[in-house]
Amino acid sequence: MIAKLDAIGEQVLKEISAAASLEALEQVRVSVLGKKGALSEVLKGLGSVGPEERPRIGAAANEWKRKIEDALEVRKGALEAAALDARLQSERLDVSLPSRLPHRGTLHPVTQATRRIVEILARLGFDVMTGPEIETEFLNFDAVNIPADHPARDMQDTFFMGPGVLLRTHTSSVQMRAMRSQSWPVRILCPGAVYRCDSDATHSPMFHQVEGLWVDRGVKMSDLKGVLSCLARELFGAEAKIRLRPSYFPFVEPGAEVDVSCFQCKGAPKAGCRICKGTGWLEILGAGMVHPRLLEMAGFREPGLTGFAFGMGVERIAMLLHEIPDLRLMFQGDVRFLKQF
Ligand code: FA5
Repeated sequence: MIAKLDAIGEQVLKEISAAASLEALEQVRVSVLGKKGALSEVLKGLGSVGPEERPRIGAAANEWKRKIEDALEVRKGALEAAALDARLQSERLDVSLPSRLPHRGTLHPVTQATRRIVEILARLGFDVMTGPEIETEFLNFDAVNIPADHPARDMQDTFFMGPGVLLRTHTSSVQMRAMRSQSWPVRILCPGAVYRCDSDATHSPMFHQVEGLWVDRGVKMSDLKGVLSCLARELFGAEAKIRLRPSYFPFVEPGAEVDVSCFQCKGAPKAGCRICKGTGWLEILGAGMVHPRLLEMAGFREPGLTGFAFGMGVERIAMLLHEIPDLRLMFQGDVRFLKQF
């Protein structure tokens, strides 16, 4: 029986040192020390051994059991260390690798132009006021002197949301809100999105305007010209000049379209100029003296109260500033385009 124990022990020690993984080692352990393992089977047979032999065989079996357990422990430690090494090796981080830079966005050219316009005019004392994009037909049209049968309604193809409710077609809708909510003097700027059923390289169904309104005693056309000259110089450079051409908007009288001198030609129009097409001037906004009917409707009846208003398309200003050929590029969300600003 001792010889059998020795044979099992020697064989198991070999198997332990050959076990290549923790799972294989566990199998060896179960095969020798488990309930039905080889050593346990031998020990079950101790009953048939004579009492004088039994202590010797028992001691030998215990000795092998201890040796096997020690060998299992040592091999287990070695396999665990190897497994840890392998894991550390496979999960190794190369901290010296340059990281991928996060993608940083930039302010949209329309946002940049709006902020620039507001910042310049705020220095002249204008406060920002906003109004809703979903507006009543009354404030968008009737209150600014465009009654239902007025032909000017056709010039601003309108998205109606329901009877009497529409997406505002211009920021002039805020004029009456401003005059009704505060007493004079009123000196406000209203930046915001407006909507018209319109789409080509220079027109978009959604675009942005900045409206300006100044009502006070004795406000004159020359004040309007002064404010807009200052805006043009700040936006387009110290040499920029403006000119006013008579025009018609129902909410102002007189009304004007305002051009700025081409910043490319600098007062000497060139035939091939890409910016002004050789005219030397660029149209930037509509303006005029607030129609007396608007002042009256707002309840501003003090003698001598006058005002001016102007409204500009922000996309148009951004297109001029950055020489953007097609307005639709601004709303396609193409990062290659947007990254340039
Ligand atoms: C108006 O909207 C007037 N409310 C402006 C005004 C205010 C005049 C106060 C007088 C006093 P107009 O329809 O011309 O005017 O539009 C003003 C500017 O908006 C245009 O010069 C143009 O730059 C821009 N614009 C008009 N339609 C579009 C469009 N579909 N897409 C992009 N920009 C547009």
